[in-house]
Amino acid sequence: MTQRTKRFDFVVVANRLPVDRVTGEDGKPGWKRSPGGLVSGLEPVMHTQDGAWIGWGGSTDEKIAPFDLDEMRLVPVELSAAEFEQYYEGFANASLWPLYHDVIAPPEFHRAWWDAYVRVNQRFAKAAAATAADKAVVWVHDYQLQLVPAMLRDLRPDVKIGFFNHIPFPPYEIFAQLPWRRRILEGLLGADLIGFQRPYDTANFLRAVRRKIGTTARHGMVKVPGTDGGEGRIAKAQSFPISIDSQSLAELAADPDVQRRAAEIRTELGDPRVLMLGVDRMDYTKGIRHRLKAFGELMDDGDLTVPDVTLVQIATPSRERLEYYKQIRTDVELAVGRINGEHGELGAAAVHYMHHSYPRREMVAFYLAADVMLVTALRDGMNLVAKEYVATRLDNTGALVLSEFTGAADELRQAILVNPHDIIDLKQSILRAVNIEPREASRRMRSLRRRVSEDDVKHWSHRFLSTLAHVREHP
Ligand code: ADQ
Repeated sequence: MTQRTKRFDFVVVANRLPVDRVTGEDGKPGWKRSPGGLVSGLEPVMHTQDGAWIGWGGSTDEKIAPFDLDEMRLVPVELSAAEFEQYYEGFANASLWPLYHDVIAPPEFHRAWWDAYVRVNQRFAKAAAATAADKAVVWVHDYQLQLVPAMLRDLRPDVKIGFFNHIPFPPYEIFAQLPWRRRILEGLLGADLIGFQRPYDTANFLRAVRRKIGTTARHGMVKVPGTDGGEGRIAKAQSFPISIDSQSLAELAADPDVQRRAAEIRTELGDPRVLMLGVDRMDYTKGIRHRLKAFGELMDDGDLTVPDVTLVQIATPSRERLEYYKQIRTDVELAVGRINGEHGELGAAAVHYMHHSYPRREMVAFYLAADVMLVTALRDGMNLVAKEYVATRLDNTGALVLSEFTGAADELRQAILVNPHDIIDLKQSILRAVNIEPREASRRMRSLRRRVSEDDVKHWSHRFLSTLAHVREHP
């Protein structure tokens, strides 16, 4: 059988391929695996079953043939520049993203964006249909591809289809704003198993199904009516909170070179007594502005002072062409400038702000260097940063301030939980974390760490896939 016609028993479908373009030492272009929880979580399945991954390669108007990397078949899906604008930047990130995150920014709805979303979803579904072996398992990921399950079922009724939504599923009253709400629900119901981060997201989805499709679920099982009066099928909705590759993070944290780097970071920052850290994609859902407001007021009030305390804010560039992303960047940079202007000293800034991304090892060194981790998202499906910080605190020191509006807050109950909209609460929680007694910090961190190391991303993918294998097909 030629490489092109080979079919796979396990197929992942996600917006992006888990690889980045690199230039090799010989000057030739090549691919490198991008670091990410999802790939590590799926690695065991990819390798034991014959695995393929379908996704966009990251550049527009380029046709790339399928290729193999790290024992995975990668199948690139092509996007034109116009499709990238309308399907990805438009419908996925300027309609669905704000709608699914509590309309923190107002979502925009445009018919041309929707048409591109349908067209691109159809392309992904076709690629999956052409790649999956007979009775294969196909796992579709995230809000960019919500129509793929039903489209794929039409093309390939023999395959088992799972879908996992990485971001929240909104309450019906918000979801109902979407002009194509019914089409999205029908798209998702094409899957045998629809996974969400939290039980709350699952409940929101089932309520939308009841309101718009008219079917009531029992124990998360939805009876999906058959077409033309044919026999219906069962689709199951359930929550599967995602996790991280705890072991590999703990190994990095135990590496003497990484520990040395962590000490060096503290020295470079002028050896503050308390080092606070924020790590986020530059996104308006992450609550970076709220965090800076609270931090700035604590400095104004004299509760925190330079050089005793310093905040490192790392914000990875994200979706930079979109209006609300330009706005949040400007707001954050103004706030950092103001705080430093008022409270910084020669050689000692109040806030160290970095707008770029770092290799994994350097991120772990930052986690190790930080006494207090600030995760203040206004809404977040899970938030892996909170779990990553915990996984690296091998000596059980450090304090995590965690927004109630993250999926992670459901599990990490021993964090200092906070409502980031309440600036007084936020300020008090930051002070609590700064002044926490070592014994209390250690008790909390031990319990958090147990949670994160027992429940890692491999467990997550195993739970999802074994539940998918056992979903009943018929009522
Ligand atoms: P994100 O919104 O991207 O993910 P998050 O869960 O925090 O948010 O994951 C971000 C990842 O990027 C983390 O692994 C973090 O270490 C890394 N990262 C962030 N800034 C970085 C930097 N400057 N340099 C290097 N790495 C950086 C979406 C949802 C989340 C959900 C995840 C997984 O929005 O709610 O938790 O998917 O399902």
